[in-house]
Amino acid sequence: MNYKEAFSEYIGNGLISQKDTDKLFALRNEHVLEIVKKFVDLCKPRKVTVISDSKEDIEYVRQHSILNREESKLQIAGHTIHYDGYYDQARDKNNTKVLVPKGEYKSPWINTMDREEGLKDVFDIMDGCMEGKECLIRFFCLGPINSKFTIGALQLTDSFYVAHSEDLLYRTGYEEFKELNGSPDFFYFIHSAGALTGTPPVTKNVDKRRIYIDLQKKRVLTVNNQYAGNSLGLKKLALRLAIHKANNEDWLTEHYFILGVRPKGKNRVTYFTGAFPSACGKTSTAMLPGQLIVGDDIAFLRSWEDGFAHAVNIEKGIFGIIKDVNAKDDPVIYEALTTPRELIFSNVLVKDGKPYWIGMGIDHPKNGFNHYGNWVEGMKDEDGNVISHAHPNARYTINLSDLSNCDPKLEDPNGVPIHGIFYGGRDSDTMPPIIQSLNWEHGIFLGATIESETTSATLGTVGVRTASPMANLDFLVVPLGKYLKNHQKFGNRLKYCPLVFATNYFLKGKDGKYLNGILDKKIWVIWAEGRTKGDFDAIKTPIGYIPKYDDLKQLFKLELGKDYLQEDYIEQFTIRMDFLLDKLNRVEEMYKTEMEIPKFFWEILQDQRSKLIDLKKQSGKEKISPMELN
Ligand code: SPV
Ligand code: MN
Repeated sequence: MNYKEAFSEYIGNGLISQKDTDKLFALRNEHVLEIVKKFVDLCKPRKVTVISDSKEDIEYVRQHSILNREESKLQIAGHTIHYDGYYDQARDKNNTKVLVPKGEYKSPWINTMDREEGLKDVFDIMDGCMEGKECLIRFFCLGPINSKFTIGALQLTDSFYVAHSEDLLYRTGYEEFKELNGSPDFFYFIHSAGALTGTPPVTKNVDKRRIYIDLQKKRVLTVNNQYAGNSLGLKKLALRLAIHKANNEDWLTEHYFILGVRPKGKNRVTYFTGAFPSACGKTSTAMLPGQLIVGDDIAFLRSWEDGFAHAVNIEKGIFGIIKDVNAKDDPVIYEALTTPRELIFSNVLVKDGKPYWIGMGIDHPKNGFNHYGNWVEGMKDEDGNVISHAHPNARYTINLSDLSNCDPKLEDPNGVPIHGIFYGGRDSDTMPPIIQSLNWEHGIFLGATIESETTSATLGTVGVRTASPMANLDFLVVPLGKYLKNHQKFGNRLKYCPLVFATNYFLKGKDGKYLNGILDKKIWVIWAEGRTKGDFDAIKTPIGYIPKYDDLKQLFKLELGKDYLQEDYIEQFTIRMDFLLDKLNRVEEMYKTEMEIPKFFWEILQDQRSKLIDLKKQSGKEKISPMELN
């Protein structure tokens, strides 16, 4: 293909400037040219703009997101507000599909579609989808600059909001693309918000929303959406491509935060990762007071020369849930959200240039502009539902380096050594607040059997108990059996395997109230850190190790200045045999439907079941106090 000719024609038609064409050719990568040409021809934008890593180019994106009204300025300098359409407020699981070639295995747990059919469907929708709009061509890195972990990402989008968000969330990659030396070894993402309606402009045809993952070509095609979980290539779309890559190589891509734990009185930092389903305390764990944050959403892990697994944050910003962020519970984020800096709010109420969200700890005005449009208190939507002043999945987008607890190791090309992993769910009645796995395989079992009640981070009903293996099921693109085997091999290759913990912040008492305070999670985390250093003994139970009362009592006093009562400990750490056995039955039912679940998984399941049954017989009870097990 003669790309010189093709681009001369574009220049002649006023589609792209000579300067921007030069920027593309300077990369000396035919694959980039091929992709740009293919999708510019298909999507038919009015104008094509190439954004390099230069300050002017990035400023161009920032300014145009205001000029084209995808964002508006708020009172505080650097703050803007963006709205997604009323029916585009969360990830769309139904229309997110993995394209599978004919004859290949289709996992019952993964939303798949025949590849040929899917491509035809999405190409039809994308034909002319950028008409009248400007297409931005952007280059980013998933991971730190100059790192073995890092993967290049090419983004085409007609949304300045998407491109602006990516500036806050990802490292620039134009210069890194030059280092590829013409290789096709990068991911690419084509996004279009499609036809727009109203002011601020939102996607008109959400019924034609498509998010199709094409593993074969390491690309995602996404159209007729704006919500970042659907639109931003480098976030959940890249997560899926990277899971595929990692599972076919020898490393891990996980829905993990990365946290540096600093126990009081000990002069050390110990790194942990953790996976929690969306809206289940993940960011607030990564942001625990007094600790260091490296990342809050997605990590790559590789086994390293020192014998540890090392992790990097593929992002450099946070796209966080704003609900319940307030001065008392999240002082660091609250401070960042209320002082001048570059930051994007989305889907919150705005009145007189001030943002208001649910749970911010101050009263909100009774009218203003929100994700519905002009809003007054008590207003109902077309379906008769009362519209809250802000959406429960409303978000903020911010640079991590703006937070006072950001760990400079964020940019370390070697990542950080991981000593422990947390898996957590939203579970009101079964699992204790924290347990430690008996070994690595049992840790995989704990992660794989996380159950959680659905939240507003995805479209659909809230509060339904669902399986959430490694909080990664929404993003899984390889069969679960293969994924679990990859974990097993990964850990067994390490000299220093991370300890694995399962947490549950959402246990409720008989009265339906949560048994733990919001900050209690800090104690579980510090206890886990101590376990990695041999500081605490633990009680062995059929489901794993649990903390001893005296250790927790002392930690509650030291870290939170709180008296932790023995009766609270007993209620929280009671082993609920009947509930746990029910859970094992649910797990068995689900896993039976999947191909080639590794043998160790079934062995652990049977072992847990027989131990729980034995304990029930021995004790003659349905649940047993931790004091009796000690
Ligand atoms: C999540 O839902 O897990 C998020 C936000 O981190 S989203 O970008 O929507 O995936
Ligand atoms: Mn996430």
